[in-house]
Amino acid sequence: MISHIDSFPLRKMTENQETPDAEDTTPSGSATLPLRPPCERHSSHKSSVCSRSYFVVVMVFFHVYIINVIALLFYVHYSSGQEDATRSRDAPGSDQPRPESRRPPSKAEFQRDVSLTRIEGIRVGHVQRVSLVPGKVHEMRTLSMKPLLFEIPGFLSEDECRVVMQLAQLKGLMESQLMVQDGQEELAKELNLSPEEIFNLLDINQDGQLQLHEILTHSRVRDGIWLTPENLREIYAGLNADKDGNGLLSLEEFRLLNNDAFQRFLLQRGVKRSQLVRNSRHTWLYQGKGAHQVLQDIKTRVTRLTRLPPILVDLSEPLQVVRYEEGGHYHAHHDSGPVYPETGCTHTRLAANTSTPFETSCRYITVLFYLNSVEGGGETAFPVADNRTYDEVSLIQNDVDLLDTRRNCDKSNLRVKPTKGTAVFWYNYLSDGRGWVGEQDEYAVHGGCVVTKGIKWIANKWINIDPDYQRQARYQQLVSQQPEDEVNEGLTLNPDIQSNDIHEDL
Ligand SMILES: [Ca+2]
Ligand SMILES: [Ca+2]
Repeated sequence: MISHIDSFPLRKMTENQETPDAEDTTPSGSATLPLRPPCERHSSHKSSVCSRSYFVVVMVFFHVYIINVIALLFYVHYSSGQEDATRSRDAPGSDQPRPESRRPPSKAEFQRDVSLTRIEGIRVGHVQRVSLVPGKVHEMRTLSMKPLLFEIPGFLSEDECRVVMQLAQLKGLMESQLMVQDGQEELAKELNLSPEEIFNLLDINQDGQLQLHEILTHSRVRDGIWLTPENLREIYAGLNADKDGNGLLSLEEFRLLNNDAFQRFLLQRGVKRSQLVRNSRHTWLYQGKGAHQVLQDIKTRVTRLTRLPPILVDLSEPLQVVRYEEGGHYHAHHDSGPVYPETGCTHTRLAANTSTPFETSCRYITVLFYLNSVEGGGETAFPVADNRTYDEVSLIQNDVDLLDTRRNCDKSNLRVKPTKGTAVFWYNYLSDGRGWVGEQDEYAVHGGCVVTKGIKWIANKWINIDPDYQRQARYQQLVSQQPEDEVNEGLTLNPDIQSNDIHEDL
């Protein structure tokens, strides 16, 4: 193409110099003759014919020239358009980071150009007016500063509450926690640690003795059984474990116990549902394209409420709907665990460069909706909200376990009464001070008090953000390259498939 364009001016030059060349009729000039029209030498009487043929030739070249120029313009336009298209495919969202080049993503390749909005609490009791739906203003009240916790009455309409409960029933709810008998033997076999090693791991304060709370914490995490100090004393007595009767287990006393002695004892005695960490049923409702309009509306409203980039809300877990029967509870826990350098996030697992045995759900924000007003109990308790200090050990004193929502909800610093349509939301992580996710907020520990009368329905919307910005950006890039159907069905989270126990318990 370029050669065509170049050739035309050359020919034009030849035409302009026609007359002098024509006069110079030296034999040496014969080499150029084929380029010249044969009529040149007879210009005097055939000038009209020659002019016409010249005109035709010139016009042909001229047209070729114009066509080439247009083609070139098209080419330039098309190539830059393609580049734009590639770039917009790479960009996970308008507010999102964009890879600097199209090389395979690697560390430090994503420039951090997005900052997470964090709503200011100002002070407890502060009310701010927020616009979440057209033609309506909601009031958002600060309930605590540690964790940063807000309450929005009337966030959902009565109809929306009803539809969400009905959709959950239609889908079917499953037990939130299975009874412990299943799989216990495998667990025991898996544990390839000596009694000394286990003792050292359980001895959190490393004083060479196992205090009650050290055993209790372990039991909750590992077995999902909620032991009370009395249960434990009962087990000690049944197994004659605490031989010197000082209420503590020494290494010698611990060594005499079998690995699964506590579990065997409990299973023989029987474990009731009320002794589990949680006693409820739940299901998940997708909120993407094709979902019920009410579910999509709720997602949009959550995006407006949290003021986060919509893509982060879109790529988060589906809506979880939970039903507590009378007697149901959920002992105090964190929705998401601490994140250490070696910890991965469940939602960005696909984008992680390495696999890790340490994984948490990285739920930056919890939005909890009350779908009905509960007749008795069922409050959401924040045992240490706005405490002056946080001391993990003091959560479980010998006889007062602040995490026990069946017994000690009345000792919690803050309790939210379930009111139909009200939403509460809080940040499970602090800010890193640079607009991204920081450390876990230990004050965000919370639980569901026992329902003393009636049934309790709630829904949870978690917003998953990886504290590792690069992993989050890689994940978003990965998802943006998938066909939408796959994104909706497989790539986004199905928490019950991705993880057996998505709830981190203390
Ligand atoms: Ca100890
Ligand atoms: Ca002892």
